[in-house]
Amino acid sequence: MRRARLARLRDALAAGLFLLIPLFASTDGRALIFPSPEFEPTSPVPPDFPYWENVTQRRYEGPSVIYLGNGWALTARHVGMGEIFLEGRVYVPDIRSHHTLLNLNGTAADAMLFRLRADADLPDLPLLPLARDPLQPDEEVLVIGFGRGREKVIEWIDPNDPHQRHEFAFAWSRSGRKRWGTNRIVSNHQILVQKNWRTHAVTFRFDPPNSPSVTPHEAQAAVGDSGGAVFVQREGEWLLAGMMTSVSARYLTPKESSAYGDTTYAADISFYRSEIIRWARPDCANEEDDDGDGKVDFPLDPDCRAATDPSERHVRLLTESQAWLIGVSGFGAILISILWLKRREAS
Ligand SMILES: [Ca+2]
Ligand SMILES: [Ca+2]
Ligand SMILES: [Ca+2]
Repeated sequence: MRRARLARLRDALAAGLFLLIPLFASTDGRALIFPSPEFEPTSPVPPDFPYWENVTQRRYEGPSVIYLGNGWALTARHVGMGEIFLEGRVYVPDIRSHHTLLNLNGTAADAMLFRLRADADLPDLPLLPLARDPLQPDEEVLVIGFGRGREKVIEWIDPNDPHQRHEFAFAWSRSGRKRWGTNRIVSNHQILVQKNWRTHAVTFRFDPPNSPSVTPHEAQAAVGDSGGAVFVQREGEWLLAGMMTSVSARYLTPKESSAYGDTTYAADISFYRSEIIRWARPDCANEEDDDGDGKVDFPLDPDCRAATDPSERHVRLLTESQAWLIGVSGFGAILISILWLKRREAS
């Protein structure tokens, strides 16, 4: 079992040189930062990826939200609950449904679930498979978010640099669009401490084009990517493995920009998986034998007609003789009440 390790934030907070930024501000900023146009994907949607529509955003402030399916949404706690878009339509949350995800010691993580109103006509989007095992160092990931994009290159000089070398950063755009990119995991055992939240997190780093660890669509999160998704493909199946919450940058990097070496933090979905399943999965997809018949979930439990079925205890289809008996007794009941009414009328 993995145990909580205290925050060292090795990549981020060493000697106070780094600044940790939650990826949310009240802007309509969108999209990820790429090192150069050649790294930006040419395809608007990742190839052979079935969950593009499950990554969405809040209606007004614009940060990212992951739709888990079955009416439940996951986002960062600092983003919070709100109306979200699904397939272009607005859906309203059930305000009583929110749950902050918790660590083993009961402290709160910067991650929360909320449910859309039960009376909504929800789109037919799939249940997102959740990674059981944490992302491993060097594992390549697909990241999707609505954070800001790269606008232009800015040049700056660190006043503490004795050589006064020119450095570069990418200024964020004011707005953008939903985008995807790739990166490679650096660490999977960070505990991110921000405000009152402690979040088990994985990290990835924004690498320059000539780095041996750069990925084909190397991307760094920016403001607005909070709540954005980190997916991994294992044995041919795409799994949700992280939810972006924060970036760290060198303290002196110009504001609202990204530079090589910046780190993105994402909540480790495998760590919070059992809690997510407990709240957000219907009985036929919660990995438990809810009715004690020894069969777990769809398709193994014969009472589950689909993974989205809310109960493992469906009334079995009536046999013909049972149906006939009920029909007769129903008919009998109607007959009795008609006779009773007639008697009342007669008296
Ligand atoms: Ca990287
Ligand atoms: Ca079950
Ligand atoms: Ca069962």
